[in-house]
Amino acid sequence: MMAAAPTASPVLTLALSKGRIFEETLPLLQAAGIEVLEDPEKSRKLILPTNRADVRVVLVRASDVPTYVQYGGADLGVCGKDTLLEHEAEWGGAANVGLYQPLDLQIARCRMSVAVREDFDYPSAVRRGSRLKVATKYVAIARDFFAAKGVHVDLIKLYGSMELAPLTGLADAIVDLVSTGNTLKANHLVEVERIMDISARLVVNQTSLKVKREALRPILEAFARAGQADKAAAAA
Ligand code: PRT
Ligand code: MG
Repeated sequence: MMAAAPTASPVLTLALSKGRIFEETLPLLQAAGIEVLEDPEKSRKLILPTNRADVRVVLVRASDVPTYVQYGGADLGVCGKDTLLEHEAEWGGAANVGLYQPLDLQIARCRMSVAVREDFDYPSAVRRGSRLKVATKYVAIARDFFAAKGVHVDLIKLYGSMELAPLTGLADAIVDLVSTGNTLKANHLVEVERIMDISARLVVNQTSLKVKREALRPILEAFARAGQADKAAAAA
């Protein structure tokens, strides 16, 4: 009897997080001729097949995307600039992480901001040189921002529901992502500083970039073209 042919393992593994990153990456994948064959909101699978035998999607926590790609658990991934900056800070800088970042995908756009309670006088606290208690999930971004401003802060690391911190007296301010501003409004918070604009980035493992160049090229090109088309449509 002949030995069974080895099961071909997919050539490319793409790491995505469930939710907005997954949803907003789908059209880009489509532009590259890739259809994900399962809905992550309905399936419990963590490895999703696509219409292409050589491409699969793995679902990971948003903050784990850079780690998967860095170590080669995935060849490429999509994550927010926020997540990437925090990951790089953990490693002491982008150079130590060595992720290739070919594209700003212009999706999952939002901004990183400082927010306080409506009744908190942030400008005068800053003017007086008060020490501010700042709660955030984005400790590296917050530290850099306030250091550059010369404001002394005690940073309090949280993993979610930052909005609650000023309401309970845990902190004077928060550093969080804002898109519509509805979450802040619903919690009687106001945006007092815009730290930076955020969008999702494509990241590629550096070894994959060399070893799987041929498989990656059409995907990178289609993603880049889709981004350009969006820009043109927005400008028109
Ligand atoms: O949820 P989990 O802890 O697993 O990870 P995550 O929160 O990092 O993942 P996810 O899927 O929520 O976000 C993935 C990426 O989407 C982030 O890293 C950002 O780059 C991007 N993104 C874009 C946002 C938002 N917009 C956004 N509005 N991420 C989070 N939010 C949250 C924000 O933190 C706040 O709680 O939405 C709320 C504010 O929204 P508005 O519309 O009320 O202002
Ligand atoms: Mg979230």
